Amino acid sequence: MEWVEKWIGMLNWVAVVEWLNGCVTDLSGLLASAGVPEEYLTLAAFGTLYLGVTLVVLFLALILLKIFRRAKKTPADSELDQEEKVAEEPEPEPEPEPEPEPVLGLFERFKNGLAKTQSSLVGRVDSLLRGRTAIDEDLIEELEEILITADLGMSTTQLLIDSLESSRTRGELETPDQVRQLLMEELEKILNFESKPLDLDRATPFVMMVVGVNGVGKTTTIGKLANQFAKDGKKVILGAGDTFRAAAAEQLQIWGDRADVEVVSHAEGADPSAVAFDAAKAAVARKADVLLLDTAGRLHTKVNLMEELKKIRRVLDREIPGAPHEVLLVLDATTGQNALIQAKLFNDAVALDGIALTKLDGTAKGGIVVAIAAELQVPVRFVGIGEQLDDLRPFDAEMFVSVLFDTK
Ligand SMILES: Nc1nc2c(ncn2[C@@H]2O[C@H](COP(=O)(O)OP(=O)(O)O)[C@@H](O)[C@H]2O)c(=O)[nH]1
Ligand SMILES: [Mg+2]
Repeated sequence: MEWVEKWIGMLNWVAVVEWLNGCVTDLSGLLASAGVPEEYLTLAAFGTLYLGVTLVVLFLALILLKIFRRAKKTPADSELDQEEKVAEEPEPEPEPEPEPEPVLGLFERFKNGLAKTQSSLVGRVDSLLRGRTAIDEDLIEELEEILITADLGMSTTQLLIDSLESSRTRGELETPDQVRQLLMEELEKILNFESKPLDLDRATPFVMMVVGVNGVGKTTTIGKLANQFAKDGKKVILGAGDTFRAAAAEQLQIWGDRADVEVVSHAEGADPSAVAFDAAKAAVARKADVLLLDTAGRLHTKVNLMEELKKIRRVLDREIPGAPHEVLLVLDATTGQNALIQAKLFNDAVALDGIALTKLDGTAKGGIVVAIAAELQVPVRFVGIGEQLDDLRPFDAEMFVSVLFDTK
């Protein structure tokens, strides 16, 4: 203990106490400015000093402990440690380059648009077939239910089921894959019936009269078509034949401006045949390649509407012999079987040449395409798979079926 006494004796106590006193005075000043009451200043200063010293000592002890432990480790240990560390903290992956927005091909765009229909039709067929080893009558019956509820319609479903049954009795339907394959082939056959393709060069001006009930997408479809035809270098004129609603002509005008094409329109409530007449005259005078005529679609006055459409037909034919060259019915796919009823109605009244089926993107009822083709024998020319300008696509039966069955 002698060295302790010697060490204490060596310390300059006066200097230490003076330094401590200085610290306490400084701290008191700080604490006073922080709002500590006068009578507690000394106590608070000592307390703070004590706390500070304790923290510093603890910190030093921690550092010493670390140094001590590292010194005890063998070099092999530290190598191991390194490896462990490497295993624990994998090299941070380099930030992946942000993928450029994929330019979706036609197939993918179609696939996205038909996703709901795919799961309601092929998705359910696949789950039914999964794990089956034999194709029996029960399975065919369940298939029938799926086809009907996917909006293929009674008669189309019957057609498909008959074909499946006869293959089965011939012994050609033994595996799930064969069922899938046969369904694909039959659907394609139904959709690919003989029909005249849409040929705009058949006449100049080529007059397309667009019909359909309110809200199905007539005006939008005309806008999209105008844009596509104009892009293909055709001179396009639009006729605002829906004079029943003021907004209809304005809406067509907006599409016309977008596609940079002329729009012929009259005031609200004007005779739609008069618009048809003027539009036809303008198309001839301006040497247009294509005239797209919008029409009204109020269905609550069904008889009047059909009579009105017939009159427009007559007026067009008088002005441009052979016109309209195409009566295009626009149908909203989300209405399912209702669309089929509308198609029959319009077909009886104005003899349809083609169909544009819109809003396929928002529905599981895309099977209606098949029902329309099978029951009406009117070709589906275009399908709408979204609200964008290029979301109206020429319908291609082969692609439609392969997209539906592409479940990878
Ligand atoms: N999702 C989707 N919406 C569509 C499509 N075609 C039209 N629409 C929308 O359907 C609504 C009615 O369209 P509109 O052209 O005014 O119908 P019209 O009364 O027959 O002229 C609008 O909001 C359109 O944006 C399509 O293919 N997909
Ligand atoms: Mg409209």
